This record gives sequence, C-alpha cells and structure tokens, in this order.
Amino acid sequence: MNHDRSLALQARAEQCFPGGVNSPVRAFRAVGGAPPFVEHAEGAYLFDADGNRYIDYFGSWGPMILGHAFPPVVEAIERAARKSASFGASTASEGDLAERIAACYPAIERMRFVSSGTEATMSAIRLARAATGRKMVVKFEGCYHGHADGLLVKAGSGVATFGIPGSAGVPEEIAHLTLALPYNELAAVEAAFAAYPDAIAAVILEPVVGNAGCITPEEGYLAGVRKLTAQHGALLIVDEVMTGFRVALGGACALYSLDPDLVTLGKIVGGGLPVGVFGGKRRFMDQLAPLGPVYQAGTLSGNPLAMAAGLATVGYLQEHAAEVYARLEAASGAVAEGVAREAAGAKIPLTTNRVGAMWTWFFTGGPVTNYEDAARSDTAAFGRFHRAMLDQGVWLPPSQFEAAFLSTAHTDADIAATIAAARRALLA
Ligand code: KE4
Repeated sequence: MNHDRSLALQARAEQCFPGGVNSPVRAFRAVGGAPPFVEHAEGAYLFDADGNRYIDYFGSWGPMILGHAFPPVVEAIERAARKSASFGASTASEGDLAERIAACYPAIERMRFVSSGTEATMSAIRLARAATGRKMVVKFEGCYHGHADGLLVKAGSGVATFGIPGSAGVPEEIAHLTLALPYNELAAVEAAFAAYPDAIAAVILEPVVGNAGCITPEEGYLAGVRKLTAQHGALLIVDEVMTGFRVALGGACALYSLDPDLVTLGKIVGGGLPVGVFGGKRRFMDQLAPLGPVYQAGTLSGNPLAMAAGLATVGYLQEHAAEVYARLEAASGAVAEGVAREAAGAKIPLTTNRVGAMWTWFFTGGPVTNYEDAARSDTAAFGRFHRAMLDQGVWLPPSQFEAAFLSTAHTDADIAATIAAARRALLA
C-alpha cells in the first residue's frame, strides 16, 4: 500500500497539533506506524488520502452503526444545514430526538443534550454531588468516562484508598475525591462504602466496559452495584456513551434490566455529529438551571444539525430494531469467532470478549474480567496484528485496550475477507 499522501499530511499535521492529532488514540502510538489520513468513507469502508480502502472496525469509535454516509442521515443533515447550522435557541428537533431516546430508556424521565460524552459524564457527576450533598465518586479501573479532571484518576495503593492523578494537570486534591476500584468485584464497592460512609455521591461505570477493551459484567454484578448504591444513598450513573443503542436498542440498561439514577449517552445518538446526553430521574434532573441550583450550559447543546443526524440514526434503529440488532449480532459473532478460530489454529493465545456489536480480541490466554487481566495482553503482538491487518485493508481500533465495532453495512463478504486477512496477519 502506498501511504505517501498520508505521510505528508501527518508531517503537516504535526506542525499544527500535538502529535499531529486532535485525539491521542488516533496517533497509532499504541500499535506503531503512521496513521492513514481518511479522505472519505462509505458504508463499511474507509478510503485514505492515497486511495487505499479499508474495512472499518472502529466506526468513529462507535457512532457509525448504520455505516458511513448512510443516505437518510446525510439527507437529514443536508436539510437541516439549509436552515442554518445553529440558532442558540430552542427547536422542535431537540424534543423530537429526546422523545425517541426516552422511548428507549425508561430510566430517563428528563434529559439534557450536550456536545460530548465528557460533558455528559462531567455534568452528571456535578448533579449527583448537588443532589446528595456529598463529594466522593467511585469509578472503576479500565473504565473511561471522558477527560474531566475528576475522572482522569488511577487507583490508589489500596482498594479503598484515594485515587491518584491519571494525568498531569489533575490536582491531587481533585483526584482524592475519586476512588478507582477493580471492575467486577462487588466486595470492593462494599469496602468503599464502609470506608467512606455518607461520603460517596455517585458510582459511575461502563455497564459493558469498552475502554479497557471489551469486558463484560459478571452475573449479578450490575444488580449488586445498583443495590449497594441504593442502600448507601449514592446515585448510580450508568455511562452508556459507548453501549447506548450499540448493544441493544435500549442499550445495556435494557440488556441487563438496569434502573440507574442517571444515564449518559453519546456517539450513536448523534449519528456522527457532536452529541452527548445526560438524563435520568426527574427529582435529580430538575435541580439543573434554570429550574434548580446546578449550573450547566453549552453554546451548541441541541445543535440542529446534530439533532437531525441523531434523529435519522435513532429513528432508523427504532423502526428496524429487530432486523438491525439481529444482523449486528450475527455479523459480530461471525467475525469475532472466525478470527478466534484462526488464532486457535495458529496456537496463539487469544481471548475474545463480546457483547453484541462490540468486542475485543485480547492477545492473552484469559479470562479477561477486569483491567488487571486485560493488562496482561501481549500489546506488541496486538500491534503487529493491527499493522498486518491494516496492510491488508482491515482497519481495527489502534489499541489493544479499545473495543471493535461493526455496522449494518458490513457484508458477509467483508467478514470472510477479514477472517482471511487475520489468518495471514496472525502469522506476521
Ligand atoms: P467523548 O468526550 O470522547 O465524546 O466521550 C467520552 C467517553 C465517555 N464515556 C465512554 C464510555 C466513552 O467510551 C467515551 C469516549 N470513548 C473513546 C473511545 N474509547 C473516544 C475516542 C477518543 O478518545 O478519541
């Protein structure tokens, strides 16, 4: 494959942006090599600046569940754009999308649109602190909820000890308000509540972890966290920015019969345009300005183009739910298990975790039930696999600790080609 144009664009980009990127994972630092620059995309395919075609298995990190340039979404954005890109005033389209989201998420009695998942989780935590009068937050190692200071926190030395900054620039005073616990361990959550009685405002989690690679909740885990938060007067915030409308029409809340206090959404609900959502029980949400004392705002919140893209996407998912999710399940199972079979045949240790159309091939013997297990993966082997797949026109997420996604546009031929490419790539 020729990458001359991408290489030139990368050199120019490095004069503009740190690392040449506007989001770190795009720099391919975890897998090596130079990232291709995308020129356009259609359906299941990305086309780079040198004209190379790739089967896309990260889908803009989740939003492109109907494939790229899905005509109903494109047409909706075009129609909206002709009416101007933004008003900074209320529009009917916000209520139209909100009603569709609420129909899929019974836990969401009121919601608010923002422009990213980070804004959604950051706002939900502020709301939880106001609603409970408490300051501490529990998160889980390997879960990522965006880059708000209090969420860029690593586990302290002991299970229920203060968090430590997970990034430069995060003051330890802020990190100390967050506990980072091991995922899939209810005892750790119990210990945290015992260690900090009446001090924990919220527990936030990915109901299916995507940001350590895909890690599934063990039987009873989510229900256990729900019970503990209710017992101890802390709010449960379920971060469905990645899983929302991905693992089911009603997301993980539907899949696992979860009734959280607050839910955050993003990615798919914007159809590829910048949208985040936080919502939940009315007694909490109505504490937001202008009704209540919790301030939160956004110039482009509810942007009409983003609403149009979200409406076209969510509307299509709702109207074709049975067909869409059956296809996503079948295609994801075929590709995830097909590659796993190739690895077994090549005697390469590989653990495949999958929920619906999100999965990860961990280069380790497994099982992978928390971040500590995931971190045992052979990331160098994953890097070689990633590059060998990319060279064969298959673009996987460029990190062992990310989830792969596919769309309704991926065909059986794409799946077969992916498995064939993996057969060769695993021997690279
Ligand atoms: P954004 O601020 O990137 O829109 O959303 C943050 C976020 C919140 N919650 C969950 C569960 C998420 O997965 C994310 C963002 N996901 C990453 C992919 N692992 C975005 C990709 C990137 O950072 O470039």
